[in-house]
Amino acid sequence: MEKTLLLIKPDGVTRGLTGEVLARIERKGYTIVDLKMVTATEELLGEHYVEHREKAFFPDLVEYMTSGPIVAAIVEGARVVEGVRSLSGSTEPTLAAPGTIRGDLGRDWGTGQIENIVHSSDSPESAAREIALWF
Ligand code: RTP
Ligand code: MG
Repeated sequence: MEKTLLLIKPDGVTRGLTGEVLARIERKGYTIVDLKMVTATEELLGEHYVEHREKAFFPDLVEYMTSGPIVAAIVEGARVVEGVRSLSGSTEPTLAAPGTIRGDLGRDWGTGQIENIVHSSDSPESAAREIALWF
């Protein structure tokens, strides 16, 4: 069965939205097969977001992702990679569709800094790589 990595980012955990996010995943019919709380290091984030390491927003991304604990979950189901991306919504909370996690719950402070609650793997290959990093 296909697996994906879901991260509830520090804003989601700090705002008390862990249960809300996991409930949406479970209501969709996916199975949470592993779950833990992690404090990310800059080194781990450099591996996780390797495609963004050289981008201008990377230092802000590290600050955001190390601002508190993260809840990491392995989620299993048919076409779960696409499905959890779809439940998450597009990257920017302002543009993410209502009904999605980011569209309903994410915040845009208008300063270029966005708080979008969740990460989910963008392909089965990314999922395998990211699950090995976080678990
Ligand atoms: P993620 O990897 O976290 O699931 O998000 P994503 O695929 O929707 O978006 P991606 O392009 O991979 O960006 C990763 C995360 O970096 C932050 N970001 N900030 N200020 C900016 O322009 C900017 N762009 C991206 C967001 O936290 C985004 O989720
Ligand atoms: Mg991404």
